Amino acid sequence: MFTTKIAVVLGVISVLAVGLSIGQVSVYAQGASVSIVPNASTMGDKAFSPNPAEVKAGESVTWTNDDSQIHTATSGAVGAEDSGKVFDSGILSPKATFDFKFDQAGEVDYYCTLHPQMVGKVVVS
Ligand SMILES: [Cu+2]
Repeated sequence: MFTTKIAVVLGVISVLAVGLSIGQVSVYAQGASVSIVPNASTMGDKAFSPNPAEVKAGESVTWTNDDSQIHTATSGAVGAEDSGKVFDSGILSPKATFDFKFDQAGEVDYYCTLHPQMVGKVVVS
């Protein structure tokens, strides 16, 4: 009886483990994660990591602000007419995240509106 209970418990645990690993695989398969790194305002094209971020069309990029300052992830370039046309996170507080799904293949440059020397690129294939 006792061994039966152990077998049931182990069975439940292994089913949970398989479920969790499948869940993680699907999460990772859906796009890329970009960190806004510590001291990002001084890091130029290393402020966003990885840079470039690579996804397939239909996948999302999730930015996470891992710095202690506020930042943005804003498409285009500082002062350009297309600034923010594709995406704009708005102000990202420390630990805040922003998702954007890229539906078209191509390259999208982006930057931080608060620190325009922070630049990055998303490559969509
Ligand atoms: Cu910034």
